[in-house]
Amino acid sequence: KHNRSIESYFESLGTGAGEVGLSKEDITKDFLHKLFYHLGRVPALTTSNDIYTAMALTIRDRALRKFVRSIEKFTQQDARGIAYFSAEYLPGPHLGNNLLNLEIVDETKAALTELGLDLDELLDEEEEPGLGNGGLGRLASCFMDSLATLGIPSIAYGIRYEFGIFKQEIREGWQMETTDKWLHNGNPWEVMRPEISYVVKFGGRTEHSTNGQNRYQVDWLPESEIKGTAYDTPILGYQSNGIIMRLWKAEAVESFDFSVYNMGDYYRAVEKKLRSENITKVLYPNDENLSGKELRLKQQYFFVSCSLQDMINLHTTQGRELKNFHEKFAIQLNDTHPSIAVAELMRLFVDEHEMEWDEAWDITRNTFAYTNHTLLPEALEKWAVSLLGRILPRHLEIIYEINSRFLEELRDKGFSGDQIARMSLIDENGEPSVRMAHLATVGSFKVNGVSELHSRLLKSQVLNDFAGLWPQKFTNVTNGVTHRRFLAMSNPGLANLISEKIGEGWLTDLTSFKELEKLAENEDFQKRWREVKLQNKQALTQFIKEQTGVTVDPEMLFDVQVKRIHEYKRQHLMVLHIIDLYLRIKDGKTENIAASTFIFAGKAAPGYFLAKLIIRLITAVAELVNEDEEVNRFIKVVFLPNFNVKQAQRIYPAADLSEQISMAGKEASGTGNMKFALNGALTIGTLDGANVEIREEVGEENFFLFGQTTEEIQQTRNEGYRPYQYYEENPKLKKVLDFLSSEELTKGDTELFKPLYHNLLQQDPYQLLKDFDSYCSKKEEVFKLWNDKKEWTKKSILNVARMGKFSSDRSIRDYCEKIWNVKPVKLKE
Ligand code: NBX
Repeated sequence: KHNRSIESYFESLGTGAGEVGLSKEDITKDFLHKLFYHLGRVPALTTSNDIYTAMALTIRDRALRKFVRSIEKFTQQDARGIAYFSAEYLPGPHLGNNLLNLEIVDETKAALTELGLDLDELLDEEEEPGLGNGGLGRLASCFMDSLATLGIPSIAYGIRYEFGIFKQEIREGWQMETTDKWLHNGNPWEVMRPEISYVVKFGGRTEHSTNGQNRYQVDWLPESEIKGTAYDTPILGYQSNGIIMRLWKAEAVESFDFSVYNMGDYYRAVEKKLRSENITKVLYPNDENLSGKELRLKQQYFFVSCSLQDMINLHTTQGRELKNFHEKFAIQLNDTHPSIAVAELMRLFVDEHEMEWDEAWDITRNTFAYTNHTLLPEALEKWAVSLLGRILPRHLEIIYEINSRFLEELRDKGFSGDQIARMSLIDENGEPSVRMAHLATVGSFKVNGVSELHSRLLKSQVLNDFAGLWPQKFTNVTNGVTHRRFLAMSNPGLANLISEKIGEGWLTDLTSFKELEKLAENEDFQKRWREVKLQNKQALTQFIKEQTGVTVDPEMLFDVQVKRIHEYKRQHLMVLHIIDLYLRIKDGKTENIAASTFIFAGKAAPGYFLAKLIIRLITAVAELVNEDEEVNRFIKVVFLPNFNVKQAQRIYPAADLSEQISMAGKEASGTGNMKFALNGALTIGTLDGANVEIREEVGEENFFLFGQTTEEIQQTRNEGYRPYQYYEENPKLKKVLDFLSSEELTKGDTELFKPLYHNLLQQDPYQLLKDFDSYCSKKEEVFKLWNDKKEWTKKSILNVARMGKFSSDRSIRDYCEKIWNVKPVKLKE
């Protein structure tokens, strides 16, 4: 209950009095105030982290104000809200982005300059929340930016991991992992909400009975309970709204009796508390075999249960009935990681809110929508029935019930026994397990892939039977990226040049870049375009020097592949080509080679041996090439350690060539591909994921295409692919592959790369050898075009001009239209 003076304070905010101002003077005043009263610092003892924190708090006030305002408007409009459920987010540094969205970059810079401080140094101070693995987590954050900008009432639910994705160091050429202590200096962006907390149960057993009113009732008697507390971070949109990212932290429930004055019990209670907090301790790296990981299942259930209880609470405290739940909320499941939500919402409705099964199921199926991000069979989530039943006994019963009704429906429709076994939520081959993609599909009203190609393959492969049953359920929403963070903020040189020519409307409408097409051949514009790129390359050159000690020449072609390290992404295909160049240079055949710096970055999952060996291969080639005077005039190789959002923002603006060379059919979409092209890099790529659509948009003459199509790969496989044959029949390829075990490369440890060598010669599951020639000849074309500066620049401009489709604003509009059935409400003040 708040009193009248609080109310009148809020009213005064409405009239403008007492608002946190946006002028330089307001920022200076608040900044000093935070430094003094919030941090208790005198100037002589102020650290750089204090300065950063004081400014972050100053800006957070302004962000929260936007958020509160947005909530008021959303509430008035009574609009349908979107809850985005994602186990991962990669927001990147907040400060710079919030300044951009509040349009106070210049004011803040000026305020700091007057105080003898430097904004860039402050921006550098921020440690980013690494609460995700890669593309999937970053996509979630791009979507938050666009949801806020477009004015969609929404909330992003997730997990507040104490340790995010591991930090990568390179020691003696190998990846080493250390813990990511992103909270060690505190986190000024979040607001802890001790009053927003929910209890989550685990383990134990269920009791079935018929209660007084003759209602069949199930009680879950858990073995343990854990409390989830909300931590809110405001996420701003450009010139408009703010939404909240609500992350849950696990704690012991108060009922643990700390007051018992028995030493033994006291310490056991403390131990229990520590064990409870484990649930949100650490983010699991992907690609590892997660299926046996009990803690991972607990994490998923924990955040999903807190979030659903929170939504039900929001819904009912506004006086609404649960039967309208789906009218007021849509929940987007970011992959299957939160898909236990389907069973949890059923449990909350049926067991806790005494709703009948059929009605509950109806509401549930009209609430969820599911986004799939992978077709790789090893990446499809499955939980052993034994494990799920032990941790979530009631949910297993509910899943069985959903399944038996679903299979009954299939039998009624005349599906064959084979088909029914394939579609069942339970996989009976080997150890019985729950197929989470099937649970998500059955429990959702829409299922989407993340690019045209991927959505097509999803329907024809992984969820083929379901697409036959419910064709209307399946749709596509091609991914997008926020061009505000990945161009306006991280490439101010290019952003300013563009705004000078076409104005600033592009910040909220990327399709207006079309107007740049007419400048593509303008010599003066081309010159300035190249100057900006060169400046960005100079800045990256300096960064590379600091991080790796390697000196590179910014005049060289910067050829870049940055993303998670995985065999299907084929970083090693790029390496094979670099080895070919090395051998040619050593042979004196340097004609037709454009001087190039090859830049790699990306993390390998700690348990993924071959991915780590690929990193070792890159660093071995880098060492060999960079130290050889004869060679390093033509090529250099760099591996930048610890790729993250902050580093990515330095890399994209400086790239000339973007490597998107996965085996066709394996990369669901890719989003790095969009960020590179948006910053004027040309792409060398396969017909995979969103590459297909990027090429369609920019024009085939402005894209370096190589490699087999999805269909050709299938055909190659059907014909009995024998990689060894390519090794034998192609002398160039043989030389390159044999070089993997040379003394020269391995410094005497000739066994080092044998596992990769054998993998390629014996299985080559991603058909590198088959695509090798096609890739190399495309590289020749790249080199040739690089020497024609005007043509290259023209293509670079055209790539940027035609990126309109790949803004996440467009993706979110698609979700609104095709899936959520909501309309954006722009709240420009
Ligand atoms: O999602 C990625 C896909 O590989 C990309 O093609 C796509 O562009 C992107 C966004 O749609 N998937 C991805 O990043 N997956 C994970 O990070 C992941 C995390 C945890 C896990 C499995 C996969 N257990």
